[in-house]
Parts: sequence; C-alpha cells; structure tokens
Amino acid sequence: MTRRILHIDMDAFFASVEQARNPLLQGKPLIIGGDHSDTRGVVCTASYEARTYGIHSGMSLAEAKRRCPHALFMRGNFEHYRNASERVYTILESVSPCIEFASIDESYVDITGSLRLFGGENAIAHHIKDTIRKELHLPCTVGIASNKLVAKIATNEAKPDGYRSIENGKESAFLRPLPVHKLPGIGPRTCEILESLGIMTIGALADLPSELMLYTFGVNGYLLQRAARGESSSEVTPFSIPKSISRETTFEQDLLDWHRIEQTLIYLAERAGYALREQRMEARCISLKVRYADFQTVTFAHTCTEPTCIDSDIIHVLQGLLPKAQKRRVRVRLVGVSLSSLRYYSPQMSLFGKERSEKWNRVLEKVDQIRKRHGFELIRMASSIGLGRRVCLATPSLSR
Ligand code: TTP
Ligand code: MG
Repeated sequence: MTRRILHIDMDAFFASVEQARNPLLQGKPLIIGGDHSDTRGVVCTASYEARTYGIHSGMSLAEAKRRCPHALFMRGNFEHYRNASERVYTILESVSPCIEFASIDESYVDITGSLRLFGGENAIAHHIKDTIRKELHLPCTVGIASNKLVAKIATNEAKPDGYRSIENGKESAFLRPLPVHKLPGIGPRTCEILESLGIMTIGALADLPSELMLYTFGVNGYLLQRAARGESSSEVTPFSIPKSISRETTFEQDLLDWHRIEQTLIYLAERAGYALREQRMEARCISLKVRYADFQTVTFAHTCTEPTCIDSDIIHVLQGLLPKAQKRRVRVRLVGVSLSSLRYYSPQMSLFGKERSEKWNRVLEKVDQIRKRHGFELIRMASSIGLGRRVCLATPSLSR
C-alpha cells in the first residue's frame, strides 16, 4: 500500500518564536544570533523580512549588519524554542503516533492510518497548521507525498506559511523542473560538477545513463539518481531522545596504574563528548564507572548545575570523581563514562554569555568537522596522547 508522509518545518523558527512573544517585532527584519554589540557570531536565523536583504543562517553577524543596518538583532533564548518545539510535537501526536523528530523545528509524520479518521490529508494539513497558529501563534509549512524525500522538497517549495501535496505517481513530474540543488544531498561541490556537465534540473539528472552516474559519483550516484526520480524507501522511524551516551572499555590486562587509567578515561570522555555533540545534545549528569578485577562494579555520578557538551568540562568532573574509585587498592578491569540527563541544544545558542564556553564551543566545532572528515584520532587532548598516537583498546569500535 502506498503511504502518505507529512513533513512539517517551522518558518524562520527562532525568529518567529520571538515575534510571537513580542508583537512589536512582527513584520520587521529580525536576526537571531547575537545583539548589536556582538561582532564575532553568526546568524542562527533571520525573519523572512530580513531574508529579502540576502541574509541567511550561517552568515556572519557583521555581514548581516552591513546588508541591513536597521535590522533588529537578538541573542535569542533557546529554552523558548525548545518549549515551542515540544508543543508542536504534542500537536502532531494528536494526528498520528508515527512521528520522526528530524530537528528542533522539523518532523515527518506517517499519516497513512489517520486519513480516514480526519477526512483526508488536506484536512490533516490544515488542522495542524491552524492548531499551531492558534495555540502558538507560529507559521509553519507542510508538505505531503508518498515518501519522506518528496514530502520534504514539497515543504521547501511551499515555504513560507504554505502547504503542498504531491499525488501518488506524480513525484517525478513534480521534481523534474526543479534545479538540481533542491535535491537534499546535493552540496555545492556536486552541484558544480553536475552543472559543468550541463545537468541543471532534477529531471536532467534523472534521465542520465545510470552508468555515467555510477562512474562519476560511485554508489552515491546511484542513490542521487533514485532521489532525482522521486524514489525513496526510507521509513518514518519514531525517534525518542536517548537516555544516555556511554563509552567504556575493558583493559587487555587488569591495571593498577591510575595514570594510565585516567588517560584512558580522558580518551573515552572525548569519544562520548563527540557522540553527544553529533546528536546535538548536552548532558547534566556525568558518571564514572569502574569494574575492579574481582568484578565489583562501582559508579560515581555528578550532576552539574548547567548541562554541558564540552570535553574539558566532562573530563574535569571525571577527574573529580576518580579519587573515590582509587580508594580500593584493587586492579581495574574496566573503566567507562556515561553522560545522562540529556537535552537538545543549539551549538550557536546555548552557551551565550559564557566566554570560556563560547571559546571551547568554537574550537570543538572545528575539531569535530576535521574528525568527521579524517577520523577521530587526528585531534585529541594532550592528556590522552600518552596512550599513543593510535589508541588500541580491547573495544574495537572505540579504537577506530
Ligand atoms: P531551519 O528550519 O533550517 O530554518 P528556519 O526555520 O529558521 O527557516 P525556514 O523557514 O527556512 O525553515 O532551522 C530551524 C532553526 O534552527 C532556525 O530557526 C535556527 C536554528 N538554526 C541555527 O541555529 N543555525 C543554523 O545554521 C540553522 C540552519 C538553523
Ligand atoms: Mg524551519
């Protein structure tokens, strides 16, 4: 049976939340990311009024000020955005239990089983849009199609404050005239290559001989072409926020060398911190786990006043907990770190006002980008380098 997938994305989300809270901001070019005195930050988002000046997410605040000196600038409040996001989620839950939370302002909902109950997909789309408008005073855009990919592109095409539904069987016809960069997964580099080959539209991409795609882009070429034809089998997978993120390892030989144990713990903390940031989460509770040679296992936990995703904060807490584990003069078999009390954060937002955190945040963002490209081992804390350039743990997945 063909499914019907609804995609929803809030319009200029952070800026719209601010405009809903303060009517004086409505209809004005509004930029979230930093106030007038901030010179180094970047734009988190801009209201649609500000976008007419060419301002967009990721642009430096300085450039945004140059383009629109009379725009209003705000640092924003992530707590408000998280609350609004949770309330949108509750409204979506009233339509279907099958919801995939894709980002703070974007979700996929499988509405196949709800169509009859609500009297069709148009009724569902309008019900969602109207309820969000009435209860939260926020605009959003909805796209509906037979799969997630086409539903998302439909949303993008209908923005802002719109609704677009693509009938089953019309996916390819809808995509064909669109420029190639509208296909999710086509970055500037791929776009450049395609355009140099004279491939300007998604339709032209769909028509290319498959061998050429495979030759030029490898397996990705095959996937790109499937997408260009409007084909996607990715299902809506309901996502729940993970309870904790842990990294632990068993030593090859039981150890009494606490210096070595600490170095390993620092390495594991860096791995856990990296995983935490990848999920765009931060943790309030940090625990140390130690299993001794006699298999007695202890955990010591610390709850921070403010959640963090910064390696040095996590390591500092663990170093504070270590003396508790050192009280037993027994060899250690396993050591681990667990991060819990997790919540979402915005890399550009949550650390406002804390200069040290801001600095670390910027450094870690760069570090994580390099690790994504070249592997985790390329950059590590000096304090874990004692383990060697390439760490080899008994837990193979952590040695990669
Ligand atoms: P988006 O949905 O990408 O953007 P948007 O909702 O502001 O605008 P649109 O109408 O085009 O959907 O992102 C959602 C929120 O995430 C956005 O309001 C602010 C935040 N965000 C950042 O903090 N940094 C970024 O680089 C991006 C892209 C978004
Ligand atoms: Mg959005």
